[in-house]
Amino acid sequence: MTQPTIESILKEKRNFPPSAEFAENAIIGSMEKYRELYDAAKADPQGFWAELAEQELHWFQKWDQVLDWQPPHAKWFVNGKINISYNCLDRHLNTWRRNKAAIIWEGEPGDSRTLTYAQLHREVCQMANVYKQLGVKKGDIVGIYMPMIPEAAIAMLACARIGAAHSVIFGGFSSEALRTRLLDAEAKLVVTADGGFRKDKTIPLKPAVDEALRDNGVPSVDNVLVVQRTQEKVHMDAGRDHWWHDLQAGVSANCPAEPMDSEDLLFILYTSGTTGKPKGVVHTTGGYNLYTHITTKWTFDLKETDVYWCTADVGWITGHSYIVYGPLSNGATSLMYEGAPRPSNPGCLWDVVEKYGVSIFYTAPTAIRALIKMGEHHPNARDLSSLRILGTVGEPINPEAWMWYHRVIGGGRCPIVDTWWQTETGGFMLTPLPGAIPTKPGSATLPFPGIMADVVDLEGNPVGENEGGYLVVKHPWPSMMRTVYGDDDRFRRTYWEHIPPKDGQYLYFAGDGARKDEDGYFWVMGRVDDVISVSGHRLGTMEVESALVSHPAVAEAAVVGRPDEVKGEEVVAFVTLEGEYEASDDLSNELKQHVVKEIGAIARPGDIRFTDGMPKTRSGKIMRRLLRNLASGQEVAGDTSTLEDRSVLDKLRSGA
Ligand code: 7RM
Repeated sequence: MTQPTIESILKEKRNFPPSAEFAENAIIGSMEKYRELYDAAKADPQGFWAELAEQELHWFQKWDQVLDWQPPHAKWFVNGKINISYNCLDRHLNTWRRNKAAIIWEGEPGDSRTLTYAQLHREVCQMANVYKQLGVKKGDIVGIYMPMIPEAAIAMLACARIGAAHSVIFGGFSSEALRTRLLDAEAKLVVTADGGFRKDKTIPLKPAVDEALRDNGVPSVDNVLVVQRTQEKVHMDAGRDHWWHDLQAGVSANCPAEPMDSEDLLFILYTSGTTGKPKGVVHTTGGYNLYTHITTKWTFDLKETDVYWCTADVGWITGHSYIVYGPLSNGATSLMYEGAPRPSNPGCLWDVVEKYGVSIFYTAPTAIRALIKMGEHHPNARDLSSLRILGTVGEPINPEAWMWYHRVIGGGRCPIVDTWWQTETGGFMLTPLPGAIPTKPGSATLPFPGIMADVVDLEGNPVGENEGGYLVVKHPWPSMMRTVYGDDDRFRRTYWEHIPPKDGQYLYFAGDGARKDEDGYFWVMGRVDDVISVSGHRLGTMEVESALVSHPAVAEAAVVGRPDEVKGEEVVAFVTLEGEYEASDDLSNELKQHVVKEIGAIARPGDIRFTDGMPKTRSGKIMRRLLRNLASGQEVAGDTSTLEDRSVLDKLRSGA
């Protein structure tokens, strides 16, 4: 394929090495140490992972083969017996961690709860016994549709304990989205709550479950377990619906963890594809446990006393891997927060950091941009000196947002780990190790040891320095997805057939565009379908967005391509303005000129559209597909069920 050379547009030269003090105390404290690990893993991947598996985890029975690779199917730690709930709970109980906080939870209305490892273990055992009473068996699938309360994590760990698999469905999804996912997974039991608190409102959950199950909507579901959270009155179907507190009162707290095969199903998590119905991404037990454990430990440089807070929802992979399994497997304290910044309390995140002395804070660029908009007086009014590491995930981060995060939240002293990964990869693939790898604003830096990532063209040939291409992974890794639930063909087509095997080596196709700079640092440019080609020049939408956001008038920008007869595609930018600015033709021209100045004439937007808000998925990703439709004057096509706020779309359509 002719892969046009990308102009090296983002002239980001800033570089932030860890301070000497940070490096000195870090688990991986130098570039030499990182290289040593990376090289060792590359030379002998199986030896590398086997040694870690032995050191870091408890196994009921050791594996007899580290990796069985029948492309594109991998089995890790073949015939090993393990239980991730044992690794997250039981093994900490005979240490001082018994009385250490496992979960600190803060509810939106201001209520809170702390569960020690001993208390969490007890509740997980109880819920696991309740599952058994309700007829759930090893291999069954349990749907979890919950607000951000400790019982969400308890419900997941209880599944793992008895060898049932979970399928968590984000509490913001509609009853119809819930129904199709429960149906696809043939869930036997649904765990839910009456509702949850979010942005000063209650979110009804049980009514959505009722709606999904109405008229035998999901025939496989026999029981619904309901946690009381909001105390709102809900309908309880006699025989089908059960209050958790009722059943918990009469159940034993003795429930030994079931030894599971390393390759037994741990969970399914649905993720939207570009077309068709959502894919059920399949993750299994042993490899996932190891990989989320070690990436949490090294990337966040975990210390026994850290208070770790990931702001994701457990309904996303980030919540699975980096609120629940990774931190708890390490015996860390994981903070869960039910709420979100809102007009009535724009500083709530910083109150939580101050209240609990949070030391590691992990969030998304979209959240950071929203926080920037709310003003830095909110964080400035709180004591954030407990923070020592910041993290970001979910989208490419604009260097401007990165710099703000670093300066205002991190006080200039906290390394930022920009972690690139996916539902499919299970854990971090590209990320700085904060004591070793100097960071650059906007770059996810280098591969985690054991990950052989590269940027290639459609034939699988590595592209040159600073040339755009496709991000691939060359060697299997322990937490890779195993298949698409019930559709192995789709697994092959989506991830393994876009780029053919190269010299006998299969390449995992991530669906993202990227480039590697002169230091080998990766710059992820976004989904491949987010790359615009203007007159044969490949432009990352993010690069243009970054330029726009660097203008003082711009709060948020989303850039898409619009077909153009001459140039192939033309840049169209959707822009929200900072409060004190007004949309005008003059401002539009000024912004176009600004992009030309920042990047060059090829990036000049043909059109700037001012808007009050962006269409986003519930996990905060801008739905550029919809903007693309709008930009080219087409009707909005395809699935819009993941859109958070439909009125945004209607306004954009009407040009308001
Ligand atoms: C963890 C998560 C995956 C997609 C992925 C990328 C984008 C995620 C970064 C990023 C640039 C990052 N899982 N993405 N992290 N892009 N830099 N640090 O988000 O399955 O929901 O999404 O998200 O496009 O393919 S996900």
